[in-house]
Amino acid sequence: MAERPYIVGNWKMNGTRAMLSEARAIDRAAQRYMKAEVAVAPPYTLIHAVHREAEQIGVGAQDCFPGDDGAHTGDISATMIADAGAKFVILGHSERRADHRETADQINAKIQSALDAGLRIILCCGETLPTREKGEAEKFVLDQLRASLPQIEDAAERLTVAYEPVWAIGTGKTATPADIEAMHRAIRRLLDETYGEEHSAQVRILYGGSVKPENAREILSLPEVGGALVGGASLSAESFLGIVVAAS
Ligand code: G2H
Repeated sequence: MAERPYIVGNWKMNGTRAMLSEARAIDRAAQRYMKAEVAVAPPYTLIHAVHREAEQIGVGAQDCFPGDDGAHTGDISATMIADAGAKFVILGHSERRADHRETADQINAKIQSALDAGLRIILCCGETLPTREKGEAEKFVLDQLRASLPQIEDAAERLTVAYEPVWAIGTGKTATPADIEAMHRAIRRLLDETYGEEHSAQVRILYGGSVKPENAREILSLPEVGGALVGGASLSAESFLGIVVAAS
């Protein structure tokens, strides 16, 4: 990996204030593993509290509203999450594309709002199992990214891409090292074409999908894997730090 690996915990819809002790433990231990850049994305309700605990780790959100503050009952804007202490936002996660039928247009509007609010972005992509079995995984993932990559060079420095095959999310299945490597290389070629090699080099490509301490070292050692987006295994400090150690 060319630069510090980026290990991000996506807590999804998990966590009450009791989780703050895990955040504290992650933050304290992260100081010892400075080789990795460590961050967590708690639910909205915990962003500010985790931000107050965190001295070493970054804090982000899992989504934002695609527009400015206003009359949108129940929604949370990018400005609000930045104000709560978030430095980044995860966008286009397959669970949001599936559960909330998010379209590329909506994701693009969220990306623009996040950039306007000064946030970094983790843009997720990934194919379903039927798409992979048809041999169309690479085309699908690249089309998904082509539809949403912000088309300005300056955006590259605030962009991270996360490749998360949908069939590997929370299932215990992981893609083979060869499949991960091939997809990450294809994504890098697209980033090179989109931003030019110099700007593209600033974009880390994370792998996500049942990453755990037992498989992290192998995955993180693959070319073009710049870190991991971790769901289930990020919910306890012990397992999340096992992944951080594997990256260090
Ligand atoms: C993929 C990942 C985190 P998990 O969604 O974004 O979750 O590690 O539980 O598969």
